[in-house]
Amino acid sequence: MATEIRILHTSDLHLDASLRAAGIASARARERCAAHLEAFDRVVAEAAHVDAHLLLIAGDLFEGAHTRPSTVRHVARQLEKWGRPVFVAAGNHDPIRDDCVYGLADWPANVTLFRGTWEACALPQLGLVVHGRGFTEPEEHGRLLEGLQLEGVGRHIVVAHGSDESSRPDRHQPYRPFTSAEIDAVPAVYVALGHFHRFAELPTRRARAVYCGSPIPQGFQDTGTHGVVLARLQGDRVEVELRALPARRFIALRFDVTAAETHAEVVERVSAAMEEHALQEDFVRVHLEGALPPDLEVDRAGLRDALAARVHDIEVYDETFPEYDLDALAQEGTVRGQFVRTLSERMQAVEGTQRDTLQRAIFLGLDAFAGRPQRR
Ligand SMILES: [Mn+2]
Repeated sequence: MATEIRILHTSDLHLDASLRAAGIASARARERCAAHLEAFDRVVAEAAHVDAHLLLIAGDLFEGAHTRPSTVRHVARQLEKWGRPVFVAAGNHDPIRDDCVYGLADWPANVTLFRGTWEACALPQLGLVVHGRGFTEPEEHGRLLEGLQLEGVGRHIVVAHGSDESSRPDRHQPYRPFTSAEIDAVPAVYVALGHFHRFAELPTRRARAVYCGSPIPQGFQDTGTHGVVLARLQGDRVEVELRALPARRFIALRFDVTAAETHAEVVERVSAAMEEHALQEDFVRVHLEGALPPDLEVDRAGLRDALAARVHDIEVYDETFPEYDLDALAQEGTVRGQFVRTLSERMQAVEGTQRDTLQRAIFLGLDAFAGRPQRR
């Protein structure tokens, strides 16, 4: 029996996901699909590089019906070439059932696809028993660990897709929930989890329970370091390491352009601020904030063109608002002037939050007069 067992753990590749939801123009979608498949290849290359004994894939490997058969065949062939044991527990984006994405390829003998009920697979030469279950529907709400019984000789490893109830990020559906306490009731040494896209280790007392996260960020919501998890087992001791993989980052930047007087100044200020970041390889989302003169409108397309050479891809969001000259507006002999005079008088009569509310009401009203979006 090997003294150290090396387990590589990945999940949430969402191969061939449509990236519109991540806010990337469709011209980039094909490139991102290629990047995700390349990330899968890097995971397999990493398995060879670290001389892993087995690979665990904790769900959402594919993006269900969006996945092309050629992608599924590529995955199956790569895993076959690597040749060591691979265990796949399907997730809510690639549920395993009749007529599903996994049926698009012939799977080699070294790949075990777990089905909808807990199954165990013994690896006596490694002294391990691997337990897994997959999603069979896109939405499953039962407790994740229900029905799991760890029997057999060896150290127990669990691979599954589900939601830790104490740390669920907002955008993730609470499918197949569990708690750290429920994991503590299971005599496993390592629990390989998928569903959340960020690396995280749960505060368990017995088994190491780890979300490996997506190997590369899938969009602007995926911040932090991404990669693949290497778990090293020695006896009952487990060391966990997140090994970063190269990837384009998704970076959102906020710039306050208050008091810029011309559009050229807006461009110059954003451009100078962006120079401080090395963004050449990255997807960048720029949010412009602050107050601008009412006659100065942000030219989003122009700004995008001016900044395009500094980044891989850029989107510009204009969240600025006009800085109205209330004294000048109050002089106008118009409905707008009357509106400003009336609310300004009321403002003089009150204090504190009431005053702030009226101030905001004036600005919102003026935005409405100007047909501007209401951003305040
Ligand atoms: Mn999922």
